[in-house]
Amino acid sequence: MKKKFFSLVMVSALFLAACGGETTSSGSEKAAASNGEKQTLRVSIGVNNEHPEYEGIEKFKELVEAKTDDFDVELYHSGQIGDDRSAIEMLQLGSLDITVPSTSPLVNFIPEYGVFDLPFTIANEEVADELLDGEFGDKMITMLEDQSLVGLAWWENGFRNLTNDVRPVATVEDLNGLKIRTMENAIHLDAWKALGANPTPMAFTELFTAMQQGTVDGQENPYPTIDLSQFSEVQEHISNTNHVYTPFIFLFSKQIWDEFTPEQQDILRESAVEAGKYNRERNRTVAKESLEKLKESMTFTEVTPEEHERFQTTVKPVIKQHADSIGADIVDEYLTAIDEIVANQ
Ligand code: TK8
Repeated sequence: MKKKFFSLVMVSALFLAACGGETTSSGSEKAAASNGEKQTLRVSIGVNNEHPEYEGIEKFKELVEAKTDDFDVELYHSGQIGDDRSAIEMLQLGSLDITVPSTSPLVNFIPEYGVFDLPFTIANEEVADELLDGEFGDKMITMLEDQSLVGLAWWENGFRNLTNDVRPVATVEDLNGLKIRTMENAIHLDAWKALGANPTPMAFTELFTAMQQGTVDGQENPYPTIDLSQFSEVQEHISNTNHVYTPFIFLFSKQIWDEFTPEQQDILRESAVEAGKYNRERNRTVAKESLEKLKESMTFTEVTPEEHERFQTTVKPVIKQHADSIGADIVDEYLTAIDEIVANQ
């Protein structure tokens, strides 16, 4: 059991949250952008400023400010302005310009986004890139407009792996009764229930404290997040479950976006796409580095290919169970698109 102590990271995150400042931006301010006045764009993410996602929004800021004098991009990390779900709601209200959440909280607004939470469906990064950068990804982006959101680019959170502070997890049976935090997403909840765990949905901003206080035994996230959020301070065990690939998606408030000129929109979109390529590259490099660091600071347990098969078989009914709530047609399109990509690999 890891010694539980209050981490400096949490103190600074809470301090920053306190001075996150006002979050309003008036329509007239935004309209200023189209008549030449400098416009402030605020970008909010949930992970901290060591994460490859923060490197991505730094790259976005650099690219936009190099291409035009119309915008001043301000970066906020560690959920200072809000967690994924509240940041999405602020974009819908026009009180925040940009956020880059995991796709999973989006199911609360657009059920079809649940396809990305279907366990063990995306096998590797090449499949993810081809799926998201192709027709299927474009189709998913069009669904955002009805929710007052504009999707500009697919970024990468990555393959999710399990940590916990109770026992090594090598088999499905080892999960029995573990209190696992999940994102606010019914498919994740049902998948961990099917595996015998006891899942709890929770915003990412509350996770470190919940693990520190023992409210939850464990969580699941990509290696960069586990490493750079200092989860090894409050978690003993880590397993290469690789159970879901989660995209990050670069979202703009539609209310604000619609007030910009086509030229401004082109600059913002191009910068989000280019910064996304950089984010993916950095995320893959950092994931390898983070895994090596985590093998030093935590007890790593290998999930064998045979056991991965058992994990997949155990959660298969969840895909059927949620096909209707997500939408049978989009689930079929998703799985068919992946099959075609894999067949041509
Ligand atoms: C960060 C979140 C997070 C996600 C989660 O904004 O909630 O576990 O994986 O990293 O999107």
